[in-house]
Amino acid sequence: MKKIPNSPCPARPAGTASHWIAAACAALLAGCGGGGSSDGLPQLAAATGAQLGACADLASKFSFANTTITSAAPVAEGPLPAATATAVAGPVVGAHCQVKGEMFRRTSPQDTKSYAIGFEMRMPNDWNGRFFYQANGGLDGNVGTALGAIGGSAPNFSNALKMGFAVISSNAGHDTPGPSFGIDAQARLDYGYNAAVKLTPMAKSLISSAYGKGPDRSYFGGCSNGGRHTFVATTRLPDQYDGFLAGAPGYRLPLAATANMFSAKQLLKVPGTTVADLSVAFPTPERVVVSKAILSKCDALDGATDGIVQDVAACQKAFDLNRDVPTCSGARDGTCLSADQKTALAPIFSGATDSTGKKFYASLAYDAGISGTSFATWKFGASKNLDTGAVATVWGVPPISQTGFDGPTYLTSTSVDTMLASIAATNSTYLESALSFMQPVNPSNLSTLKNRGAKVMVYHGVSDPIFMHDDTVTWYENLRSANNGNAADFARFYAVPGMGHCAGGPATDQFDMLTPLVNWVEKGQAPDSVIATARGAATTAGAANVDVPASWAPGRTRPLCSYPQVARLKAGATDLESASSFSCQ
Ligand SMILES: [Ca+2]
Repeated sequence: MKKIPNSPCPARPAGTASHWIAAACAALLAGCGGGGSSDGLPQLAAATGAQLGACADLASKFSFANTTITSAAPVAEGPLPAATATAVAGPVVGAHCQVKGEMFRRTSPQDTKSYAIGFEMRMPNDWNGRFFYQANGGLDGNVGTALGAIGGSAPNFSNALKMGFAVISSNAGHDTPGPSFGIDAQARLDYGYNAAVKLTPMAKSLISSAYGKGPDRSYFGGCSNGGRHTFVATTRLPDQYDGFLAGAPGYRLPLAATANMFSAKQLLKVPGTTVADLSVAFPTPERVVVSKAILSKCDALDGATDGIVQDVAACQKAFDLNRDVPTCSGARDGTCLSADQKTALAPIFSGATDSTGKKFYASLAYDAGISGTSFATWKFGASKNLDTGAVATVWGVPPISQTGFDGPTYLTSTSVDTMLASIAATNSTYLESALSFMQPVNPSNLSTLKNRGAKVMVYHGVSDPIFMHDDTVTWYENLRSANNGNAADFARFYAVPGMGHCAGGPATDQFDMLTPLVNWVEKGQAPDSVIATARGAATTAGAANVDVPASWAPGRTRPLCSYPQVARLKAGATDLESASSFSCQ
């Protein structure tokens, strides 16, 4: 396997508040194997940069069908303004042009509200010749700052804009947060896939107006629902983008949300648990007990007892919840699980089922990150406050109005079978089901992008409690099967052990996946592994990760390995804090 180089990062500059600069610098592509012409796929040419022409006059100069530019203004180099009066300043970016606008303004025939696909584009003065479509998370509904996340979540981590990309962000077709837009049939489709379809040619044309040429290479990326958008784009826009970077792809999002409500119903079976406080069923001390039991069985399987389970597949065979976690002999005391808990929790791990016992979503992997904050956020909160409204109003047919809607009541009073039927239904107003408009057309058939030389990189936290890592494994296995057993010449998947949903968990959760993706697309350097860095104590708001054990050195690094390879301790290596002690095998 490829050697992982030590970080060549310079010492941290004086006065910088965090170690994210070092993290960004350390996130290097390790090894440059394969790719290019050796696999018979076309090699795309590298992008060449250009300088921004005028900025402010784009508002009057640029013209595109069904598009209104509302402002165009230069932004000076420096930190972006804080989002709120109490928030910390935004990340430092280079000088660029910020263009705001909207497409397809219209009035809904269903709810009579006004809708449009709102967007902003940020185009750097010193442009690298590339376009990045920033796919946003959750239910969309606001135009997030067009920075282009690349795999690191800390505030000062690098981003596509800083790297010189022209970046677009959109509200995906509705400008209100929450699920109420689901009443409008077109807004559903725009959120599902159509905003990206409509924005892409406009964005490329705007880039042409700004720089005198269109983008040489185009990239599409995001995490969570943004990862879903990216998977959808691999099947609906395979000729429009050259690189796809999908994090925690909720590519079966309506099913995942229903599965999370299945999980909540299981938690409610634990005596004493109410919908008002689902955490009673599986609070932090008992999740720590399970996490420690998993580590006891699985940590050393990769050669290093370091708090990280790298060999995920072996762990699923080695660990048994019933056998390996102590069963309380008396009352629950935080050192054991009751028999009721084990019975209730088992189906959450093995995968959600309908009333006939048929599994409709993936299993939750046994992994150390179950003790992390991500589990509580998604299992105890989102299952009653977010998934409920999404299934009922955005995906269900007919939709349930948000007027007077109560998530916890919907959760407890609606069967999983009813939910599953509603997300598969259509009628004369809602012509596409959620299973159609939310999901990629056929994620195992990526032949169009493959055959033109485009590439796909996917990462997923093994302890993601809402979109299962195991679902992404299934996707990748299906992709391999559809490509004679090997998809690695155009698509690669990187598990992030311990990581929760997009970030957090006892994990090395900061990494730059965009640089290796560009090097793969434009130079043929296949990314066998990507170096990831852990967050630790930090003074910048949002820069710390409370789930990282105190025993880890700040800035611990690990290689994230291209599936199915696993990071294993090298023979004789002793430094458990450095990626250089590990190799992908
Ligand atoms: Ca280990």
